[in-house]
Amino acid sequence: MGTLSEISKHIIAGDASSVPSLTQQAVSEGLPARDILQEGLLSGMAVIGEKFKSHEIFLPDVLMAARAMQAGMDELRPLLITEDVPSLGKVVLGTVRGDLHDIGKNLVSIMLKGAGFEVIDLGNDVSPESFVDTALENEAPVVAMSALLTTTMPVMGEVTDLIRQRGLEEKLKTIVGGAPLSDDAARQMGANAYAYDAASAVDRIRELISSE
Ligand code: B1M
Repeated sequence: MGTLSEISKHIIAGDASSVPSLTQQAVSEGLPARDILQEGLLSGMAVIGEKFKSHEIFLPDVLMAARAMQAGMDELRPLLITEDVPSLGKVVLGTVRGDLHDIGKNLVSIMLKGAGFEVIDLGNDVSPESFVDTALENEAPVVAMSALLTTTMPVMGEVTDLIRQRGLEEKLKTIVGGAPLSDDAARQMGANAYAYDAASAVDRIRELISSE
């Protein structure tokens, strides 16, 4: 079995102790960091999502897999983030209020930093006011929001409403992403952009900033 499928297997098993060394092994075999992420770590999490959905596994199993995933991402982070890139602009990032899912958001953060953006990461369970106030305080032109629950997705609409109520639509652009989102849902939330994954979030944010 190849190293990438080993990584995937250990993510599914929630084995946070062996995922870092397997990730390092894949790196020393010369595999590109993005392949390790996609075909090792993320493919393991995709299986976990399916098994959870079909009630084959339960919340503690998901939590363990999430820990294993984070441990692998910690190993890859330095490879995905190159230092000394001139700043392309500031982005305020967070998972919306009521939502604790932060793995995808962390991935967006890594990719943005890798591309040269300055990221102000507010973590998870972030209120609409906190997104908007932080962007204003830091003169950041973009608010980037993640949501993984259909029940928390509407908070994104609260953020865009707040931006409009305060007359900040020209100054502050929004981008949304996460499993329950789509182009249509993003439009309903009043967002300026939607990104399917972390890599395309970088492209969309570049477009948002250059269209200012
Ligand atoms: Co939860 N969970 N979870 N969970 N969990 C989901 C999301 C779910 C789909 C599982 C399922 O039923 N199949 C389901 C949601 C159903 C729904 O709303 N339709 C669900 C549920 C129900 C719940 C609880 C309510 C369970 C409960 O308590 N009964 C609970 C809610 C807690 C809360 O948030 N208040 C809960 C809890 C948890 C854990 C804490 C155990 C854990 C999270 C740990 C953590 O994040 N630190 C967890 C996990 C791990 C998952 C699954 C299995 C995996 C999510 C993940 O990290 N994927 C998930 C099933 C699934 O998604 N298939 C599930 C890997 C990650 C890289 O992908 O975050 O999608 P993702 O990010 C992607 C894209 O979406 C995108 O880029 C990334 C890829 O490059 N993206 C963006 C994300 N944010 C973006 C922002 C952007 C652009 C792109 O721009 C700003």
